[in-house]
Amino acid sequence: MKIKFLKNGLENNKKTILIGSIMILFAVLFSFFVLKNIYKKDMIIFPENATYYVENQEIKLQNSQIFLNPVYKDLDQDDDEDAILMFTQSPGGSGTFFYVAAAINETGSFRGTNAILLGDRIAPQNINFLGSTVVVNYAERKPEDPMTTQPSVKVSKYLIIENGTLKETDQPAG
Ligand SMILES: [Ca+2]
Ligand SMILES: [Ca+2]
Repeated sequence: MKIKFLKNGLENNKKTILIGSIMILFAVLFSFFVLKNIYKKDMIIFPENATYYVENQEIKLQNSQIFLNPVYKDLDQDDDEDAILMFTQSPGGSGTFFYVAAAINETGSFRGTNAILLGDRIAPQNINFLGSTVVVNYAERKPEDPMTTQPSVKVSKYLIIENGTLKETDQPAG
């Protein structure tokens, strides 16, 4: 009886230790995955929350500033998808300035570039691509037109990424 009791006791202890170890293992794995995801969320920067540069000033975009959601395309020919987006800035007064900026994909996280000014209260149409050249189509006013006139002059701006900077170009690189 005594021996059997002891044996049972030992076996119960073993069971407890085994269950305990499994629980600890699960707890460790669980925290590992939770922490990993939190870490990941902190590390990944999406085009919407990247830092952009307007005339060398760092800016973070408010949702209300994003006029055209990021369009994804490999802009620097390294086989990952970068992004291009359009946003507005209304620094006091009545002006609404439209800008285009790119976000460079750096192993899944995005680094914002400088922004290129399109103009005040223009009429954006769309963003297309010619190879890795970005084509921004919009309409603006004639220089002599007052701001009350509807933009009627069609413009295409060609933009490329060169050494991590967004630049205007005349000739589409194709
Ligand atoms: Ca790329
Ligand atoms: Ca890249």
